[in-house]
Formats: sequence, C-alpha cells, structure tokens
Amino acid sequence: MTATLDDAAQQARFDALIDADERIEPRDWMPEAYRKTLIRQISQHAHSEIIGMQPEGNWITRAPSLKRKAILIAKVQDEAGHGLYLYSAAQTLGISREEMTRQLIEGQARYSSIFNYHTPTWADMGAIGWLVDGAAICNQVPLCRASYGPYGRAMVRICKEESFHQRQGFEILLTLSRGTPQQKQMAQDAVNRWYFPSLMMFGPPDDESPNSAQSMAWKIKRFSNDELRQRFVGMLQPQFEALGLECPDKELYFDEETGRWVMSELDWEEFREVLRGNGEANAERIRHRRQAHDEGEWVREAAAAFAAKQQSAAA
Ligand code: FAQ
Repeated sequence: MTATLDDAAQQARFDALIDADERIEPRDWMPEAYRKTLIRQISQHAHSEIIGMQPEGNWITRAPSLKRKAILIAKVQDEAGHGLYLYSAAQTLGISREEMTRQLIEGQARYSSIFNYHTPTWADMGAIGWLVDGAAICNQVPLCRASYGPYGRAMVRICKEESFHQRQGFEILLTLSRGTPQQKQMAQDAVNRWYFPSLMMFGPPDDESPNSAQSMAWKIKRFSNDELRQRFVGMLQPQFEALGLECPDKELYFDEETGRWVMSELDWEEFREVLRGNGEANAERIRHRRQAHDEGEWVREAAAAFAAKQQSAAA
C-alpha cells in the first residue's frame, strides 16, 4: 500500500513514526538524506570497531599472563563481531560490504580518531578498556534507542560487551596501581596519554558539529557531543579515586551554578590533524588493514566457491 503513496504522504508517515518514537525499518520509505546519514555514521562506526582491533591486537602476544592473553583475545574478537553487526546494519540501507571495505582501505572513509595513537606499554590495554570503551559505552547506550531499527538493535548487544571490556580495563589499571611504584607510574602515564584523546571521541564541540542538529531531529543521536562528554567526565571522577590515579586535567572543576564540568580546552588542532590522516598511527593502521584484506583474498574466494557449491547442490 505504501508504494502508492506520493512523496509528501511518505514523508508525513516517516515524520509521524519519528515523532511517535517508533522505529524506521529497512522496508520503510525514508528520506534520502536520512539514509545517507545513517550509512555515514554506521559505516564509520563499523570501521572504528575493525581498525580498533589493531592497537590492542598488538599486545596479544605480549600480555603478561595466559589469563590476560585469553581475555585480550576475547575482547579483540568481540570488536570484530561488533564490526560485522554494524556492516550488516549498514548493508540494509543499500550499500555493499565490498564498497565499505573499498572506502576504508583506499583511505576515503573515516573511523574514530582514537585508534590513531600507539600502545607502547601494557598499561595502555587498561587505559583503552577503561577510557576508550568507557567513552564508547557513554556514546552508544543512547544509540540503542536510535530511530533506525537495525542500528539500535545492534547497539544493544554491543553495549553489553563493551561494559565487560570497560571493567577488564579498569581491573588492569587497578592491579597496576596497587603494584610496584613503577607499575603505578606506568598506569598513570597511560591514563595521561589516553584521557584527552578519549574526550575527543565524542566529536567536535556542539557549535562546530555540522551533523548534530539534523541527527538529533531524526532521533539517531539522542544527546549532543558536549552533553555526552560532560556525562563521561562526571562518570570518571569517582573512578579515578577508586583507582588511586590522578585525573590529567588539572584545571577541571564542577561548577555548582551551571551544573557543568569546566574542563581545560581540548587540543582541537590535534583532533583535526588526526582526521586529516596525520595522527601518529593513521598510515600504519590503513596499511595494516589493506595488507590483511589482500592476505584474506583466498579465504573470500574459498567462501564464495563453497557457497556456490551449496547453492548448486540445493538447486
Ligand atoms: N573521530 O558533526 P559531527 C569504539 C567527524 S567505537 C573521527 O559531530 P556526528 C569501540 C564526523 O564523522 C568508536 N571523526 O558528526 C571500541 C564528521 O565527519 P563527516 C566509534 C570524527 O556524526 C573500543 C565530522 O567529524 N564510535 O570505540 C570524530 O554527528 C575499543 C563532524 O562531526 C562511533 O562511531 C572522531 N572521534 O557525530 C573498539 C559511535 N568525531 O562524516 C575497539 C557512533 C566526529 O561529516 C577498541 N558515531 N568526527 O565527514 C557517533 O555517535 C557520531 O558519529 C559521532 C560524531 C559522535 C562520533
């Protein structure tokens, strides 16, 4: 029946679903700009999960015990799974997995700025789990209510796994913080390096965020970049105390009057440079991903041959 509706009626039906906080599903008509925005955000998100495997994957062979190694392997594997759910959600919008992969390995696609930093010490695994997965949860819990059904549903499972990831990162830092003075220093040093970049994961300040207003009107995003950053900073402060570590932002205070955290100015020039591809690890991340893609060609060929064989057997 919807196929007979004209554009204005389709738009009115779409607006009514959004207003009523109902979900848009792949079968539904949607404005072209809504589809494009979702493809942009979901594919960037998927790429982040996939590229995000690299900084931690780098430590799998060097984790300090068998138990730590098993946990880290499981975590990195979870991130691969998140990438796959998200690529599948994006595919429901009409873009192919091949096209998204091409955009990534040819360096045309964005992925989170945070994965362009190096991981020189074991404590970085703690800082990534606590701060990076922590920021990811803060950003992604509201996305469980995103107006596009396949995206919101993918986020539910992803968030459950991310909260395990955050706790494992916290526990690594706690163990180091209660260890020798050198171990505690290593934990503090990792937190010093990851704290500010993790705050930039939420995106540019609201007055420089071109996509926020429309994404919020469409109920893809439920909170602005700065609102989520505020929430995250507040969440971290008691955890710093529990860890016995210091917050690297020495100017941070809570303004009782406005009810907001006042933090030192983030280095937005550094953020822009990372987005331009000039972060410390951008080139390495893409080179590595391209190499993995090339080396995986025989696996894709074998999977396609197997699928064709099954199909002809079923015919
Ligand atoms: N990095 O107008 P806005 C994870 C771009 S998953 C790079 O504010 P929007 C799990 C933005 O794309 C982490 N680019 O944009 C894990 C836009 O450029 P465009 C990923 C950024 O979309 C843990 C331009 O700046 N999470 O960590 C960044 O409304 C450990 C203007 O920005 C998600 O992707 C950035 N940080 O808001 C995995 C969550 N920020 O596209 C492994 C879903 C902004 O116009 C290990 N995404 N840009 O060329 C979102 O919530 C939103 O897309 C934001 C940005 C909040 C990231």
